[in-house]
Amino acid sequence: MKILVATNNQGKLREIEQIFGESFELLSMRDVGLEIEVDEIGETFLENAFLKAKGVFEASGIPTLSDDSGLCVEALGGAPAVQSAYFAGYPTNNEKNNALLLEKMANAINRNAKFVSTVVLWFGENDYIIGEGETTGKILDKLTGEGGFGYDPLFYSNELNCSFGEATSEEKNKISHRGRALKSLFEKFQERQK
Ligand code: ITT
Repeated sequence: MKILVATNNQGKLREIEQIFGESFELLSMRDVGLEIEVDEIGETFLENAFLKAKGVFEASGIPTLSDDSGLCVEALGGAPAVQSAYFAGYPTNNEKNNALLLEKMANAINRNAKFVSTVVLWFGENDYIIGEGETTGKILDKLTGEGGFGYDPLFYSNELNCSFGEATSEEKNKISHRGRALKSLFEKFQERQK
């Protein structure tokens, strides 16, 4: 089955391909010549995941998978959450986001955080599947590791005992918010096919 991945984030696209590449024939926005920036005006990960999946499906007519995700930091009252991509302002800049996070966390004693992902596979109105996943960790006080993308070098995974920047993509995908959200979505997809 062909599925269009509704993301402009190359880090996400790579992970989704690693996790789902054998189960589906995945197409990127570039593959189908689509250049769309959906306005992410939702207040929750789910609202934004719906906006992206629906918006890109309407432009393409192809079953569409979206991911809305982010980092929630306890000491920051759960921020940046749905604003994770634009924490340090527009346009998205990972270095500036990480620098701002380090600055805001400079004196924080509670460093607990989690990554959250909500994925939606949209086949049409009233015909969609949702998957959700989380993974917990701590915000480091310096960039650690070169792998992954976004906040990965500042996220020490409680389960891997290293930063996501130091983990291999296989290690990360196995326990990550996105890996878990996609796994739960895939189980529901298999039910739907029965
Ligand atoms: P699309 O909307 O085009 O998919 P985006 O990057 O704008 O791309 P989001 O609105 O869902 O996507 O923002 C997610 C942000 O949260 C992302 O830009 C990173 O800063 C952060 N993030 C999410 N998952 C992450 C991960 O696995 N590792 C590191 N940072 C992550």
